[in-house]
Amino acid sequence: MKKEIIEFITNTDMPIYICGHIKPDQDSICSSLALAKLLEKLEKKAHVLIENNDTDIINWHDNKSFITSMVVDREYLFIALDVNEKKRLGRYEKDFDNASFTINIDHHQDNKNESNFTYSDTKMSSTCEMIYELIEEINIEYLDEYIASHLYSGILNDTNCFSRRISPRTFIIAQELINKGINYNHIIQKTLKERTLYEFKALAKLVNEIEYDDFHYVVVDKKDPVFSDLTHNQIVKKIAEDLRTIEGLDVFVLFIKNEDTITAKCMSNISENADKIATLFGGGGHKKEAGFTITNKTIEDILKEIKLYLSKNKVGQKR
Ligand SMILES: [Mn+2]
Repeated sequence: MKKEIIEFITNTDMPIYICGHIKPDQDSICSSLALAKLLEKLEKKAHVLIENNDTDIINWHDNKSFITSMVVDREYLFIALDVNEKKRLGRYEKDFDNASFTINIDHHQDNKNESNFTYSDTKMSSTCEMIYELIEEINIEYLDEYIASHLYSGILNDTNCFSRRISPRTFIIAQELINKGINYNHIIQKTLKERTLYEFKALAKLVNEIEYDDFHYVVVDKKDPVFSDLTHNQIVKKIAEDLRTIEGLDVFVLFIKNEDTITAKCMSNISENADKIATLFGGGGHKKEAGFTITNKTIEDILKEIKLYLSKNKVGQKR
């Protein structure tokens, strides 16, 4: 499918809209921006659809020329990145439906294959790694410092600094990216390491509030001023990733309560069933981290269902 996608994008005259998932992370945003830059080099008109100020997490280049908040063309190619189903596009799902042609590039489990062309590979560390593979196939000369910095950030994010979902190939790609003269130290600092004082305060509160009942969980109540100003990305990527490093912790669910909606990040360090747990509530993701959003259940209901699932599947761990 990689070949067909390359052939289609190199031959199309249509404007191209690239879109990642709702509540985007660095892999979603960086793969989109890197692909847009590649398409620009191929003399295509490429736009990246991003809803709000989520791009603040990527601020080591000027990305203004690519970013837009809405589709303005009637005929266009829509490329969905880092999503395994179109509903993960959020408000841009209708633009996917209205597109003349759709392409999906993704590395999550259970891709729903809703596009005309789908390049799905769950063995890939990140969608950024898949964009690298595309560039290599087209012409590696297109890889520049801009594209390399973005791909490096996405790979760092999804592998949590080369600690999971990696393959020997991931390191070879990382080497090629570093060879482009990227400021990798700054990118690591910005993508993964840096914490604001507010993030530390939220982390401190949650460390004290982690509960154990066959598995570990913690509840973030967005009404609480400690959490109210934090973005989704700060909570699920930074704080949750810090908490899951507690020794011996396996299944760990971080709930975010926001009015009637409960969003959860499911993590599974050992038994690798995070996507199975998220699927119980209509979500999905990867084996070690997944998520869901639900409006018609209480946290108590959800806890019961997860406990039941774990006892049936004989996983979970000692405290
Ligand atoms: Mn990803």
